[in-house]
Amino acid sequence: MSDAVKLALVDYCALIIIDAPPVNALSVAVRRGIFESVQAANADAAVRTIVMTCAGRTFIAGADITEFGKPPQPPALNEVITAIESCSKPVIAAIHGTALGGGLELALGCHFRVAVKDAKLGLPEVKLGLLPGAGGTQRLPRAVGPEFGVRMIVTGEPIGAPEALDHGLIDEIVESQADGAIAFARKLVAEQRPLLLLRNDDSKLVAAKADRSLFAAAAAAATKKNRGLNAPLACAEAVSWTLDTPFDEALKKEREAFLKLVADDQAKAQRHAFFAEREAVKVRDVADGVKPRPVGRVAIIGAGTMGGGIAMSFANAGIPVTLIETGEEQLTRGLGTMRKNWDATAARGGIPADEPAKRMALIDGKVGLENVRDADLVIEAVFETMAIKKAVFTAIDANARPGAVLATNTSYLDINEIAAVTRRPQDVLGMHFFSPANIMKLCEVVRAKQTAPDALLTATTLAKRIGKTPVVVGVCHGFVGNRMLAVRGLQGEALLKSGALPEEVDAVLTRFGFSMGPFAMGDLAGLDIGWRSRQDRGIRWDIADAICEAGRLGQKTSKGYYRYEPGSRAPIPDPKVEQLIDATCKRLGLTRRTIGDQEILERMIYPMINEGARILEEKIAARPGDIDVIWLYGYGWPIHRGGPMFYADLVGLRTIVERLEFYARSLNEPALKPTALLGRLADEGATFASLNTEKTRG
Ligand code: 3H9
Repeated sequence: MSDAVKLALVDYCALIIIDAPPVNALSVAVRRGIFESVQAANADAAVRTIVMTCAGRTFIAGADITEFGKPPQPPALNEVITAIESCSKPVIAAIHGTALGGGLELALGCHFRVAVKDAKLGLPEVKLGLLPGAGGTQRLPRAVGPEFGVRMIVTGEPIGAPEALDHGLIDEIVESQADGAIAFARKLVAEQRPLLLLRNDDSKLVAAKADRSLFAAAAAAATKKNRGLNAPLACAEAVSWTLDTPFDEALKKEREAFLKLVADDQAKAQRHAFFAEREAVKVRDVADGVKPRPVGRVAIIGAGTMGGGIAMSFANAGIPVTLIETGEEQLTRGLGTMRKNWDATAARGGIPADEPAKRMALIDGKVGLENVRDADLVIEAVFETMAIKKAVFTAIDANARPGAVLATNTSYLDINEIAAVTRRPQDVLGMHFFSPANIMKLCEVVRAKQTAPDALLTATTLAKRIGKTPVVVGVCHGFVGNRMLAVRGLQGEALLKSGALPEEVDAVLTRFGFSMGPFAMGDLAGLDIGWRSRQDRGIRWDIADAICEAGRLGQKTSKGYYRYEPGSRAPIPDPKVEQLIDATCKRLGLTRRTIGDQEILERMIYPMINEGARILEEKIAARPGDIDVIWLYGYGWPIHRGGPMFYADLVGLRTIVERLEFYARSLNEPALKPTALLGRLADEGATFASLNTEKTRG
């Protein structure tokens, strides 16, 4: 028997204990261990019931994702489940933590399932670009009904134990998993309950078989929001087999569909995103033994959209906040918006009805910067102007307690310059949140020249505590995300000059998978922000500036790159914009031409990748995967494309270099020339992924 799985006997109950940290994933050792334990327990005359339980923080969290793409090793998970189903004694899954993916599929193969109250159960394979590949698409619908089953499988969202009990996914909620399951097993024996196998139970399929429209409606609703992803449709189709295909045949079809998806680029991209996210939160260059500073209270300066959203994120995690404004009026407005947001969430059922009041109680609104004095972390979220930031940091320095970490939420400014106005630059760093800050997962944690390692670790640890994905970056204009975004913006402007229209560029990027194109996004955010910033820096973008000069500032003026009907946010292409572009180009002596979709895609994406390479050369980002995580969680990069650097590897770095050289030449744009790193990797036939070897600290 393997070390990962142990077999113990408690009275006449065989306890199979899976102990494979960190999440008891179903590696070959675990599969083998369970397989052998089940057979041994079944053969042992002293055993009357079998309980499958896990050590550590969770029940099995799924297949071992690191094994995907490698040659399969026996026993397959389906064989393990068949061994369980073949037992003549009741097998009970005792669930705590998260029973996910293959873990839940294994539990669905057991005769009974019990779970502790705070356990979660789900089939999240779809989030990895997959479908459940060990019977989940056939057994879960038999347990909970096909309509609810298709929703669970297509969304991949887990449900809590009470909901699982309501839907028949588990048989009982227990106090503690192993003891509870043993007690449940005794009851089974005493009551001589018959063994139940989901594979033989079609009772919950009867109504859907009689009226197929019920399932069709549920599947359509579940897959509605799908943007170019293969897995959700494959999941829905596989669940539909419960209604017309014999169980064993459906299992075979499910297996084939799983193998097809697992080899597809979308699944590779989503697996990359899964591991890149977990890698990104590990901080580079911080010695072992360095500890984050304790944080009991956070002060946030500025109760506007950004400051308010950040304050909500902390209160959501139960961390007390001092919210500081310059006047009572601004403070009242900011607090009012937060209350309204939480009330709306509660009204939708997103949080319990008493939560808005509880969370508001964690926020102490104050006027005056002297109120930073009780905070262990101060986050400044005021107007994006260097002079104002410096004034605020001077005041923070005068009032904050020694050792407090001082963060700025700047999106562009030089944090070394901000740190220099304080007497404690070692405590200063950036925490760049994304709007809406209470929702968006990304936080760029900016390490300035003198930032102390423990200050850095404090920021990343706290960001994780409030449910964000922190990615450490270095100081430069726009850090990683906005710096690459600026490159894309410039290329968008250049494409309009070449002959493309905003709606053509946006269509290419939405087909690529972005939920919005850059021009529609600009209209939503307001075009005057970029215009003002260009003016401050003495930069002119002919077309973008002409659009703003015509009073077209985006949705707020009902016209920008598009026009908008009153009360609607739907962008409508506007011939006046084309006239404006034509007139501007004529004035500049430029001839416009028809631009194909492939050229649009290449000119929007490849220069960003080139900038990503430059960011790596300058060590502003530690790993290509960090850049991917930033784009996935801060800028809506489609998950099935894995992030810009992953996408570059898929396209092939040689192709990207050649196309950049071509555009640099044909557009007479030396800035588009491939960077040294990109050129070197392409020459070596290497990938960005091959650079992912930096030493990190979790
Ligand atoms: C599947 O099951 C297919 C089946 O249908 C059958 C096919 C035949 N494998 O997230 P954390 C690592 S598909 C390998 O930070 P948390 C993770 O990389 C699978 N490794 O912890 C990290 O490593 P490190 C379906 C895994 O407490 C460490 O564990 N299942 C796996 O925040 C800690 O992870 C899923 O999609 C794995 N399956 O959250 C569930 N899972 O320390 C995926 C985790 O080296 N997992 N690791 O960086 C999760 O959602 C979360 O990890 C979980 C814990 C909620 C379980």
